[in-house]
Amino acid sequence: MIKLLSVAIFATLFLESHQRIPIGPTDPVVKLVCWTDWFDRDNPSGSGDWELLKDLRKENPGKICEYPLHIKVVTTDTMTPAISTGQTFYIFNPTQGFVCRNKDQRKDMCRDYKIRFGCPCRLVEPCGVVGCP
Ligand SMILES: [Ca+2]
Repeated sequence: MIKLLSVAIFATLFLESHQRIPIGPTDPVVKLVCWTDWFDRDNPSGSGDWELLKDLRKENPGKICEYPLHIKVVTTDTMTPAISTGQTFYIFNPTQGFVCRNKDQRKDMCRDYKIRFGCPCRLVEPCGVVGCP
């Protein structure tokens, strides 16, 4: 009986300790994403809506991290996700940014989009919130 009880206790402890172990990519710390402001530098009235990362970087120095991991694109008027508009996109990734060309659309021109980037979170304060050592 005592043996059975100790096995049960051991199993409980083992399972509990296992649940607390961070396992690589699923560790919540690794997953933290900080989003930039929304950027809308162009309108689709010319050849399309050009929201390229290199241009946005130039126009917003220090606002976008060096290696964005994610990109979010929505229409400026209704905040509709780009993928739900049915439009065709020329560039749509976190390393280049976003471009919708009018000539790629079946009908009408591109809608006006705004974009933002997901970056790894980091402390902006030089010594963090706890102060300098
Ligand atoms: Ca735009």
